[in-house]
Amino acid sequence: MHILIPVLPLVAQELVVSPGKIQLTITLYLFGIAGGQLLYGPVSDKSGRRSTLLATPALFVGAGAVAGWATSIATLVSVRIVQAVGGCGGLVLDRAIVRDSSASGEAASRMALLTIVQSLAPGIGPAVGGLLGAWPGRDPRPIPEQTAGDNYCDLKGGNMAIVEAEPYPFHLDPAHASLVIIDVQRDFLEPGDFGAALGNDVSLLRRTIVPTRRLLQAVRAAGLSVIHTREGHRPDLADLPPAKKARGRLVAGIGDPGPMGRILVRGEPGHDIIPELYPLPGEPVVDKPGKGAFHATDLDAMLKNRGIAQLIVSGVTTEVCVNTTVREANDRGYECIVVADCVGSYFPEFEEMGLRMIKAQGGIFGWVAPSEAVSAAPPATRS
Ligand code: TIU
Repeated sequence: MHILIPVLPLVAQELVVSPGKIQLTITLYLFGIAGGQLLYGPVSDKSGRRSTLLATPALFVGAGAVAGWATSIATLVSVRIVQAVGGCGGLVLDRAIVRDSSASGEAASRMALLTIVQSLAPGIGPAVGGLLGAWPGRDPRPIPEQTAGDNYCDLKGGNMAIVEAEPYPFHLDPAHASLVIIDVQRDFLEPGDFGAALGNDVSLLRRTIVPTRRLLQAVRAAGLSVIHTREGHRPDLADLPPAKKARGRLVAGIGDPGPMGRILVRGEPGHDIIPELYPLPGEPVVDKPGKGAFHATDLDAMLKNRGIAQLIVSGVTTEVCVNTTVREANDRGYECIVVADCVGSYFPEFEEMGLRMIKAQGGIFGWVAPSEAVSAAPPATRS
């Protein structure tokens, strides 16, 4: 348990969860230890102390190995509980063996010795964890930008790159391409906020955060332009069409008080971009009142002023703001490549169909590719 303590912030960052949530890997581990202790008495009475004691390290080590490769907080916490149950076998059974095998006068001192030995591991654990956390090259899941070797264009130097995409390879021109991240706002993605209050499962959107962070990191490192958008309205709601306000007959709709301020109103905490994908200074943020990012915004002018002709599109939701924006862009002559694992929908079937609509009919609205294909595309030519 204690080896993990120094690296909890790193794990939280990697799994893109809050500092509070990552503490569950400690709290629920302790619950696992507490609950597990009740198991071992009856089990070892039946199967024998020694054989039960020998089986528990396998559970501990096996669960530990799975924990090391967990890609979600739910998996990590679950396997940590299993690990705790394995780990507490030693705590209970060692004492049971001491009690069973000691003469009445010496049980207490042998028990004390056992406690001293067993407290060594939690004592040393944090120091070992700290060392491992600082180990160079520790990241088990490096972003493509770090792994791209000499054979890859890695988008740097303005090389044309060929992205393996559907319906056919996309010729990416990094000097004239921009990553556009659509509406990754707290109102849509945070648990307990507007999107969730509408009955949606926000985890379907949140699964895009890690790949989008990696893509963003690769794109920033390569010097491509990055543009962010936010859906929302003026505080006086003068730009909110009554038809949009009325839609859904919601108890708490746009402009009304929500868990993170007034819903989809500019300047409110919920309207802002999630911290994990927050814009860097200098990256434009387009505030849009509609679903499409071109409607009633200066996005088109901004792209033209920068000589951008290709959009790498990510964000939420696939079938609403992403699709609308891609259609608008298409009619304005931009080439769009939509990053499949970096767009999300509350509805899996719309996610699938939203992507299929883009790439159907020979790419009627554009291309679709996974983020790794975009960020590590091999060069079109090598001179
Ligand atoms: N950004 C965006 O997609 N706005 C929405 O309202 N999406 C829904 O899916 N509701």
